[in-house]
Amino acid sequence: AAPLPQRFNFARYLLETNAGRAAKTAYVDDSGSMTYGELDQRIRRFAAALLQAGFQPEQRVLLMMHDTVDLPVAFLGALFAGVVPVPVNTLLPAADYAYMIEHSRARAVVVSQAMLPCLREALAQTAARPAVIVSGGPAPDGDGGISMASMLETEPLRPDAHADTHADDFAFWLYSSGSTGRPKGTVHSHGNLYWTAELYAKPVLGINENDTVFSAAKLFFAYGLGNALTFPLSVGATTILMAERPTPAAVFKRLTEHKPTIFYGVPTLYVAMLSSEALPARSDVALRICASAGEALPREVGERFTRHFGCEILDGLGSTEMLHIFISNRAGSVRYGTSGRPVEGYEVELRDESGRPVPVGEIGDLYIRGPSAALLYWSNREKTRSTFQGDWLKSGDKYVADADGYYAYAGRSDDMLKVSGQYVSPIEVENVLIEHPAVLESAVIGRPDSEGLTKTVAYVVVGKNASASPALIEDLKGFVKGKLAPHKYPREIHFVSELPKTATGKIQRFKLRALEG
Ligand code: 3SK
Repeated sequence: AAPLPQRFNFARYLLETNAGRAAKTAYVDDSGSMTYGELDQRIRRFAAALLQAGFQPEQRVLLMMHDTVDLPVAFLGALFAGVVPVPVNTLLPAADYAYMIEHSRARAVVVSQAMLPCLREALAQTAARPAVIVSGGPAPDGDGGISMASMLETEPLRPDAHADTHADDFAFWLYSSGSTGRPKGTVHSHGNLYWTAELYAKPVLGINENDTVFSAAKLFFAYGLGNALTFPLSVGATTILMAERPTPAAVFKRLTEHKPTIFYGVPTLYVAMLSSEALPARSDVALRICASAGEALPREVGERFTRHFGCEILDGLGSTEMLHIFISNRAGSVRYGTSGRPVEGYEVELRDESGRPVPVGEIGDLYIRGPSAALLYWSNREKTRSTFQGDWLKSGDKYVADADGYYAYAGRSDDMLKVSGQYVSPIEVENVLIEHPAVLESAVIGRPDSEGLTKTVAYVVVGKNASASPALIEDLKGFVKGKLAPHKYPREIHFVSELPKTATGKIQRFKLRALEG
C-alpha cells in the first residue's frame, strides 16, 4: 500500500479518489439513490455548514442515525471539516445517549427523525444542551433544532474549506463496550480508515469499482463502517443501505432486488437466513464473496451457505480498537471453523500469562499490532494503558493457531460475551436483574446454542418473598428488555438456591459455564 502523506484528511482523499465518477451511483437507500457527484456536493455543504455554525476542529458531533444516505454525508462532512463524528448504536436506552452526550461533550447531535423521542428522553437526563440536527424530516417547531436538508440546501461560502488534518489527528470515535463500567470512547485517526481499506478490503475481499456491496451490520459498528463506507468509497463501488432491522426477509429483499456482489453479515444472521423458508435460490442472487465477523462462524453454517449459494464466507476477526478485520480467511483457501490467517500488514501473537509466546496448538491471549490501531480511550487512562501496550494491542480474546497459521477462537479472556456480534457485559445484565424486586442475586454467562452461537443465560437466586415460576422468567426477561439494548436480555433464566463464589465473594462464572443448561 502507498505510504500516507503526513497531511491527510480521509474525506478529502475519498472525494479526490472519486472525482472522475460524478455520474456513478454511490449509495442506494430505502428512499432513493445518490451519485458520487451528489455525495461530493453534500459532504462539502455539510462541512461548510458546520464551520459556518462555529464548530472548532476536534469538537464532537454525535450521530444517532439509521443507515440512510445522510449518515455517510454527516460522517464524511464532519471529517472534511476536522470535526469529530461519533456514530452511536441506534438501539440503546436513553440513559446511554445521555452518558455519551456528556462524555463526548458533543456540540451537536445529528438524529434520525424516528429517534427524536429517544433523544428528547436522553436530554431530559442531562444538563448538556447540544444543537440538534434532524435527518429525514423537518426539525420540530419550538425545539431550536435544524433540519439536515435545510443545511444541505445552503450554498457553501467556502466549498473547499476542508481541515488540513494530519494522518494521526483525532478523526472519529466509536463507543465499545467493556466488562465493567461505561462504554469506552475509542478514538481513531484519519489514517486508520485508509489502512483498513488498503490492508483488508482491497487485497482480501478484492473489492473494486464493479462491486455492489450490502452490509447487514450497521454503519455505527466498526464492522459496518468499513463494509459500507470506507471500503466501497475507497474504490468507487456502489453501496446498498437499509434502515430497518436486518431480518432474513429484509436481507433477501436487498440480495434479490439490488443483486450485491459482496455481502457482509454476522453468524446469527447467516443461521437465520439458512433456516428461513424464503431463502432465495442461488440463481436469484449475484454474490461473489461474503464476509462474517462479530463472533466465530460455526463450520457447519459456512459449509451449508457455500453449498447453497456457491459463494464462500470469509470469516474474520476484527475489533473496534483495530477498526476492522486483522485475521481473515481468504477466497479459495477458506477453513471453516477458523478465523483464518493474519491479514498482511498486521502482526499477531499468542502469549501466555507471563507474556511469552505460546507454541502452536496451545491457547494464548491474542495481541495484535498494525497501523489501524486506535489512539486511546477518551478520558480513560487505566483502560488505555491496559489495552494499548506500546505497539501492541491486547484483544481480550483467547485463540489457538495450527501449524498452517490458521487461528481458531477459544473464548474471551474476561467474562464478556459476544451475542449476535455485539459485546454483552454479564455485570451490566446482572445489575439490572438485581433491581427486580424478586431477585436476590444473579450471575450471567454465555452458552452456545445448538448452532454453536452464544446465547445469554442468567442464573437467579430469588428473594424470600418471591417464588420461582415460568411467569417470573418472562417477567424478568421483559424487565431487562425494558432497560437494556435488545441483544442483552437473557434468552434462558435458571433459578438456583445459591451462586458459586470464591472465598472473597466473587462469582465463579466458569463453574456456571460448566453446568448443563
Ligand atoms: O467483531 C468483529 O469481529 C469486528 C470486525 C470488524 C470490525 C469491528 C469488529 C468489532
